Amino acid sequence: MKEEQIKKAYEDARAQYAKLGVDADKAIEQLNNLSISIHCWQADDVSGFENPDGELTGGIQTTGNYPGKARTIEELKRDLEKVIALIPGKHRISLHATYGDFDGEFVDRDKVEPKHFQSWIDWAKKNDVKLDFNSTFFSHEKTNSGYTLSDFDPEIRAFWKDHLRQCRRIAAEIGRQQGDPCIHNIWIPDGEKDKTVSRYEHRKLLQESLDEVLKEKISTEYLKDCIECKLFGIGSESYVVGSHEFYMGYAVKNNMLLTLDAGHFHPTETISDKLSAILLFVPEITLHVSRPERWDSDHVVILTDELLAISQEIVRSGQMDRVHIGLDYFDASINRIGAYVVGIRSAQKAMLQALLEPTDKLRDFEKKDKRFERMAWLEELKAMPWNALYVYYCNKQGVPIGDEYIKSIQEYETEVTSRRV
Ligand code: RNT
Ligand code: ZN
Repeated sequence: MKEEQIKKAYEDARAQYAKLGVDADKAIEQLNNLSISIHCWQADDVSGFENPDGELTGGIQTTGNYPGKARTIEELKRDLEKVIALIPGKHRISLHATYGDFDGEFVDRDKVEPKHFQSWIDWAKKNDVKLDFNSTFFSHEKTNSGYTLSDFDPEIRAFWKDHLRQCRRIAAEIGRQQGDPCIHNIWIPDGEKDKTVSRYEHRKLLQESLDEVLKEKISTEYLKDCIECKLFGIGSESYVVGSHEFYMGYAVKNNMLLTLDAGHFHPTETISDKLSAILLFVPEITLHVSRPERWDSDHVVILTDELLAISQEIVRSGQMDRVHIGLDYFDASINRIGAYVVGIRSAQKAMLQALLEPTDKLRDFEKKDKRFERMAWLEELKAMPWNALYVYYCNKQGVPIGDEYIKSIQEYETEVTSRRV
């Protein structure tokens, strides 16, 4: 597409939105200020560098064996640099504790330290991204009973509490060095395949474990802890300790962040409708934007109705600064760089559409009980030329427009990832 064409399409679109009272430039600027927390684990199928050949456990699974996964920290960094080069805006990278720079040594979870992440901190600075962090409570022999922080065995609990303590210190150090709070997500796989009798006991143990570790106060200037619930996983079909009710209660009681993963609820239950309720009771929300296909399958994010609904709720609530958008999916069956880029660009496209909504006008219809008009306008808005604005924005930022990124990913595959054998 030629420069003039891009500009003309942009100007037409801008005029159409202006007629609705929407400032398209402001929407683009808001989108540009929105950092998405990009999960590091799509690049290597959640393998990490602690024990890259180990089994992925904890009820999460990758399927597929597409060639070219990142096998080393250097390869992972290179892949992420490629991803960053193909998307507009400034973003964040979310690391798991198993992705440290362990220098060929085995470092157990209770021994991870800030120094293992110094090279990531330096890399982030160089690449102008910020970092977020995740404790890693899965893929480890000490989860074999199915429990970590809520295990009956005090030694197992002690081990995982130490892990959590260390992870908070790492995240705080990241936050300190980057001059921006590091969001630290806590997800544990604890649960059971079949009818469990001691539901209350395990939940009480989880509460005690969290209380004990979180009583170490760290300034939110450096660190923001959040807790992520789940309905069920593979091997924890009947009982998950960290359920929605558990963490919702815990977050409200302790005034902390709650993470909502789009795949962690009943198949017909959506997180979009939860935002406006939960935002009234917790300080901030972290999202794990994912795509459940019938279950928590962690498919690549695409422009679905639910993605749009999530974006609309973030914008309509007027609480954009209290919602952190992170991604969480891992598809090993397709080009992994492509998986990243499609997911991130789709998330941006959904947010842009939401930012371009004439919400006041729609609200006005609502207040006057003109529900047909509201419905009709919501339908009309779907076909408005928002993509011309996204193309213009990408072009201005010097990143590929439209389908151009596909070619770039194919070239990277030929030159880089396909050679990883
Ligand atoms: C698992 C949770 C969790 C993980 C990542 C790897 O169901 O969604 O967030 O996917 O931490
Ligand atoms: Zn998640």
